[in-house]
Amino acid sequence: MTYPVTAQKVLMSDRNDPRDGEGDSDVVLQTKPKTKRPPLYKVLLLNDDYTPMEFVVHVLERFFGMTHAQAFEVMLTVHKKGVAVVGVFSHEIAETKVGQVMDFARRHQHPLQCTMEKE
Ligand code: TYC
Repeated sequence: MTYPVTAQKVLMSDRNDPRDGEGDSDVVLQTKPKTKRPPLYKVLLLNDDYTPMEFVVHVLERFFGMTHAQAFEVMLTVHKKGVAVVGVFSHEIAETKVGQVMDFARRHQHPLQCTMEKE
């Protein structure tokens, strides 16, 4: 399936027409389907002073498919820098990931924050 289709204007004068230049100079617009890529969204994990490091590692393994080593590295990046991109997804998938992380953190009574922003 192709994502949103927008119209692209095509001047009839752009065509190859052997009759061109014979005086019929009407400009006619034609539309041509143009495929566009879906917008992408970064999912960000934010640092805080209370969420245990092992909990964050578990979140990254569970919801972002990271290995333990990858998850530990990304967790340390967030811990040191304050924020990191943990994945890039379509709007719907990004929203689902943010919801899953926020819900999981809330259920475990940790203040971990996860947000998304357009790339
Ligand atoms: N700063 C937390 C601690 O020292 C660990 C942590 C890392 C919290 C990443 C949130 O997104 C986070 N326990």
